Order: sequence, then structure tokens, then C-alpha cells
Amino acid sequence: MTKYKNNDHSKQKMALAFCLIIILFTNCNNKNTSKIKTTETAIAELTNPPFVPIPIGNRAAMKLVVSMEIIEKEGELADGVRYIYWTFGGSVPGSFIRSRVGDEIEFHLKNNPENKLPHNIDLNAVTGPGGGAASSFVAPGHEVVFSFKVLNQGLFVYHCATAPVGMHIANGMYGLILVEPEGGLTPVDKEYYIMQGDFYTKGSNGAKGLQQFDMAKAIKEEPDYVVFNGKVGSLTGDNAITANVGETVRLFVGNGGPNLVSSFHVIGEIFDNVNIEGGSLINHNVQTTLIPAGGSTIVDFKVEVPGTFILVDNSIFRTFNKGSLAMLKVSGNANKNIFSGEKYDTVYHPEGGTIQEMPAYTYETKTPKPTTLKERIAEGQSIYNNNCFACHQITGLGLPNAFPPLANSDYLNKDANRAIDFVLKGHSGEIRVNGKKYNSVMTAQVLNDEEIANVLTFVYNNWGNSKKDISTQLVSKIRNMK
Ligand code: HEC
Ligand SMILES: [Cu+2]
Repeated sequence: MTKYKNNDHSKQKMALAFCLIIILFTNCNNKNTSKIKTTETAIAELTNPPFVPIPIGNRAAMKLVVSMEIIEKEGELADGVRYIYWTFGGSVPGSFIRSRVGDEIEFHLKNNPENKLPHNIDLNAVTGPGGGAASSFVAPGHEVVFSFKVLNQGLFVYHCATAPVGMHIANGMYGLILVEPEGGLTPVDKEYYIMQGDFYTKGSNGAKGLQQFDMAKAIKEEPDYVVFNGKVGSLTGDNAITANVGETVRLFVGNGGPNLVSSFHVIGEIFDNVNIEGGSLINHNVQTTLIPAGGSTIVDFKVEVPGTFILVDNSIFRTFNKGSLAMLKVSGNANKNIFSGEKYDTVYHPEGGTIQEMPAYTYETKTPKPTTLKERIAEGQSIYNNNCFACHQITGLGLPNAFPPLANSDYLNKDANRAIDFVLKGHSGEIRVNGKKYNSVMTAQVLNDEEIANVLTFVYNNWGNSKKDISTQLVSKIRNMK
């Protein structure tokens, strides 16, 4: 009873309680995880992109031995374009590391004796100075070992931090380490590892041969290539990631930079869940999510319909001109309730604002349907200039390694039905035009049969092509062949 009467004492108690609450709140993220005990030891499974190690599930925290070798090696940045990559584990991005909160990681970093330079590793998952960089500096032919406890859950970037740091990152020295919460992430059917990066070469985009790193362009932040997983086409055609209708897909997406921020989007899908910036905050129903340079995101979604879904950096010139395009191929049965495919196609002429004022005038000047070959070619040219030129260029010459030429194209001239099919349905996969390989994506063009007939007639009657006259009837026939 006397205690309650003692005012001073109760004030002290209150202050103490208040302090405790503050300590609890500020420490709640790390309090438990730093105390988690580890007893068993295991060798960490490391994977090259686009694959990830098996989920941690509900295993207890343990001592995890990560053994990674830095390898400087020549590889292909784009068709016919070679580049000397500096890699963690032989791939760009580097090997994926999968752990859980409370794990104690014993990191063995080896620098291959054939390498020319010293390197190190800075893991954003490390709580400690330099993220391990200072303790991991390693010369060619040496191995360093350091260890750390993972306290925070999330998807973290690791990278080399040896000077010049920007150059080491630009050459491919980045990767991801996932720290799962206790009990693991919600299980999904498919998981993949994708990381964006920007590359700077002495020659401009498409210039063949072994390309040197260009420091001046890197400083100006003007990359020649922006790619997923280290090269143009790393995840297209036969290399596309896959899933089946009805499955849930989780993507661990990082952005190594060194410079650009990514606006990550999957064409034709909406992310059900997004772990914003790879952290614990979850957003739903997202179309495009930002990934900072040196940051990450985890997205998941259910694939409901079959088809090829295109993954892009939605800063769209990067995608169609610099390489940041990947594919997810979904197989299974169509679901017409969710996506009907094309039902019908009619000409849409929005009424202009002038129609109320001068209806008669509007009707009188309505452009007559082009009928003669000459009129149809002229009409086709304007369709070309609105729909095709961005990729195939106004000259019809295309762009090396990205968009095939329509000018003097042996591929075009060989088979008109196939050309119509390209415009109707789009195309992806490897083709050979005038002796050069192209392995990219042409999107289906939203044009009616007459417009397709006219644009192709324009193409065939220009640039040294075979002067075919493509009829609307032929386009309709091919459209209905499906
Ligand atoms: C978004 C870029 C893009 C647009 C727009 C585009 N194409 Fe293509 N086109 C491509 C790509 C890429 C290929 C090669 C596809 C592949 O690698 O599978 C291609 C291939 C072709 C081919 C066959 C290859 C050749 O060179 O003969 C034809 C014909 C063609 N396109 C015509 C057209 C026409 C006509 C239009 C406009 C109505 C058009 N394209 C619009 C990107 C595009
Ligand atoms: Cu390095």
C-alpha cells in the first residue's frame, strides 16, 4: 500500500515501463532474429538464373556455408556482340542465395586464379560496416571467409564494391540473396530469378565483336544495352520461363543498375501481390512496379490463360531498342470467360468535334475507299508510317539484331501468306532474314483485313521487293484459317 503512496517511486516505474516499450518497438524487427540459435550446418544450394534454390519451408535456422567463386569470362551480350563479364559464380546476375532469418552465413569468396583483378562482395542483407565489403576483399588466386547473421527478412541485392565500383557493377557483379521469414514464404507453383542491368559498350548497340566497357557513357548514364539476366534474349524463345494455366508464379526480380531504375511490368498480367522494394510491405493488384537501382521486388500472380507474356522495363524504348524483354510462356487450355481472343473487328471512326457544326461537310469529304493499286499503296504507306516504322524503320531497313529489314527481304518475298500471318498474329522465335538471325518479338498488329492488305502491298511495292498485290480477300482467308 505504501508503495502506491510513494509518488516518486511510481514515476520511476512509469518511466521504466515507457523505456521498455520504446525498446521493444524499435527493436521488434531484430530482437528475436539476432537471438535465434543455430545448431546444424549445411552447404547452401546456389543456383544460376533464372532458377532459385528450393524454398526453406519450415526448417530451423542453421549455419549455412556459401561458397562462391568470382569468374571473369567472355560471353555474348547480344547476337554477335561479345563482352567480358565479371561474375559471382559464373553467371549474370550471380548465384542466387536462399536463407531464412536467424541463419548464420559462413561466406567463402574465391577469386579465380585466372582473373585479372581483385574483387569483394557487399551484401545488402548484412548488418555491419560495408555489408561485408571490407572483410571480403580478395585477390586473384585467393579465398576469404567471413560470416554474418541474417537479421532482416527480404530480398536483398549483393554486388562488388571494389573501385571503380560502378565499373565492377556495370560488368555484371550483382546478384540476389533471399532471406525468408520463419516458416517460409507462401508456397507457389513456379519461382524464377530475374535481374535487370544496364551495359555500356564502346561500339553502339549492335556493333559486333568483343566490346569494351565505356566509362564515359556509364558516367553519362547512356547505356547501349538494358537487359534481363545479362544479355539480350536471355529469356526469350527457347529460353523463356514457363508455367501452366492455373499455376501461381513468383518472380524474384532485382535491378543491378548500375544506373537505371526499372519500371517492371508483365504485359497481359496483373501482379496479385508485390513485396514493395523486396521488403515486407505487400501491395495488391499492381500493373507496374518500380525497382530502384540496387533494389528488388517480389511479385506473384496466377496465370489464368495460355500464351506468351512479355516481361519488360516499361521505359519502353529500352525494351524494344536495348533488350529489356523477357518471356513467360504459359501452356494449357484457353478460358474464353477470361480472355475471348478476337471476337470481331470493325472500323472505328470516332466522331470529331466538328460533326455537330457541319455534318454535311463531314460526310462530303469522307475519304473515298482506295481502289486502284496506286491509291492502295498510298494508303498502305500511311498505315506503315503509323504502325510499323518504329521497329522496321522509315527506310524499311530495320535495326541490326533487333528488327529485321522489310527492304529487299528474302524472307518477306519468299512467302506472302507467312508475312500476312506475322502482321495478323505477331511472331516470336528465331527467323533468318537476308542471312542474319533475328530472335525477337513482333507484336500482333491491330489492323483490319483491308489495312493489312494495303500496308503489305505498300511494302511489297517498295524497297526492291517483289511487287505483289495483297488482296483483302487473301488476308481474310488467312485470318479465318486460325
Ligand atoms: C514492336 C516492333 C514491331 C512492329 C510495330 C512491327 N514489327 Fe514486324 N517484326 C518485328 C520483329 C521483332 C520481327 C521478327 C520477329 C521474330 O524474330 O520472330 C518482325 C518481322 C516481320 C516480318 C517478317 C520478317 C521480314 O523481315 O520479312 C514482316 C513481313 C513484318 N515484320 C512486317 C511488319 C509490318 C507490315 C508491320 C506494321 C503493320 C510490322 N511488321 C510492325 C517487329 C515489329
Ligand atoms: Cu569486382
